[in-house]
Amino acid sequence: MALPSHDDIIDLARRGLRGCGADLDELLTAEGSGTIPLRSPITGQALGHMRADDAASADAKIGSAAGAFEQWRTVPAPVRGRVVQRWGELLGEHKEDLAALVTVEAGKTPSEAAGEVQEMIDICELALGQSRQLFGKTLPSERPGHRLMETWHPLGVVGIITAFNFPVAVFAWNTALALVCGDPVVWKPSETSTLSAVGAHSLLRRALEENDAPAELNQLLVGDRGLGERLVDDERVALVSATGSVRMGREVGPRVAQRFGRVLLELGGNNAAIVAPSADIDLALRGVVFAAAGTAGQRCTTLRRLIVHESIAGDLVDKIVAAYGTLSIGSPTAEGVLVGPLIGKAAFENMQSALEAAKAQGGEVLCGGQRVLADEAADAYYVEPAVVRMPGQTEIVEAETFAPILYVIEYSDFDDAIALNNAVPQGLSSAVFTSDMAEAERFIAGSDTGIANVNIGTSGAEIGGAFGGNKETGGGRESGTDSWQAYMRQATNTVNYSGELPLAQGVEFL
Ligand code: UN1
Repeated sequence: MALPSHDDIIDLARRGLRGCGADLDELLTAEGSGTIPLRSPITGQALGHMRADDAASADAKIGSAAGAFEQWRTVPAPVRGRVVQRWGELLGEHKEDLAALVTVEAGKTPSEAAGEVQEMIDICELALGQSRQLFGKTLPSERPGHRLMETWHPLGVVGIITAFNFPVAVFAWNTALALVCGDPVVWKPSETSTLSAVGAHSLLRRALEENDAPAELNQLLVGDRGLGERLVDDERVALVSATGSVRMGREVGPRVAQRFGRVLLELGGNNAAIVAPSADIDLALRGVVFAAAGTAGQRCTTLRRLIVHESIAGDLVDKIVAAYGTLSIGSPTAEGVLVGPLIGKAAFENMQSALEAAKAQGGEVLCGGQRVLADEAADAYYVEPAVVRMPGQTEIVEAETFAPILYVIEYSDFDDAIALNNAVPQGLSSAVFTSDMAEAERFIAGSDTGIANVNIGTSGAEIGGAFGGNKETGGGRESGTDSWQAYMRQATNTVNYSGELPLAQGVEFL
């Protein structure tokens, strides 16, 4: 299958950006110190270079966000909600434009890229409703003539660090709620997602302008990880919401804690699905293939471990391997392609070394793993998704490899299957396929992940359900019914209208 030309990709990027209100030719600059390359994994080639932020501009942007906070915190929350309402409308109008940028930079198929923009629209809707529901509780005081209540107040600047694989949705999850909660945002996207970031940022800027809200509420830092480190260490950043690897989270968490800032971490997943003998096998098959091979295995919710009952393992695995054989791999811009490229060379190398390790640990590669289209584009990394039968949950199975490798492990006892599900350091998503209600409930009660599904795969969570995981996944939750609380500070207020001064716990003094 032919890959698009370099000019085709540039043209797609140019049109996408223009639709979002930005101009590619204005962004491009000659390569030099202080620039970063723009690149598409579809061809592996650089699309050009763009000026990056430096320490001084990052400092100034954080400062102007902090300045805008003083005004924004005083705007009533339902009025703040109008900005995200408008942003959601603009995202709807320019869905294809922004999705095109996601395709160019993340290599997602148009359907998956549009789905990502839809997640942004969905969180805008949730945040709009939330803008009228930032409620605290009132509770009975133990003292006569007193009222006890909880109130919620804007927190301050929110620093957002996002990864290459959901280059715009995760920004929106944080930003839509942060804005209604009264907080400005400073966003450091992955270096590989600069154009998508400019597109999403431009549409938000327009929504702010149209609502006479300060443009300074929305700041974009373009450049390398050093800028993310500035967000992490800056005292003016009240919350650092970071999505990425466990290694990144291990650095971010303690550094923010050191200055008593707040963190929200969305780190790695190593998600399993248990397929029980009573499962609807065709449904399980579709659920497994989308979750394991979709997005070329580059979601944090990607299915990486299949824990299948020994009585059906042979049949199910044969069907999975056959289904993998029908997946069309190639440029996401081509009709019918379901599996696009890996983000880059390092991802490919990690996949190859994981497959080598799996073999050394007793695994048998049933299909996939090979690179394809290398002749057409030496710097683009397309791979056939792999299925590997493992003798057990060996060391490599316990690691998250951000590539399409599905390890298959058999079980005989359901409790053992749940124990295997839990016996990894990560705790993001899990699923069970079963028609046995008791098994489904045992799984929900027993799985230690933040997301635990029944009869659907591990990926593709919808807005409204709290998204995030436990253990090494970092503990953060986004987009859920109470996620807004992460972006606000809570106060307890005791109001005395008794004219006396009774002390709590009956304490006597003076
Ligand atoms: C991620 O991979 O970083 O549940 C987020 C899903 C998507 C979000 C994934 N809604 O797969």
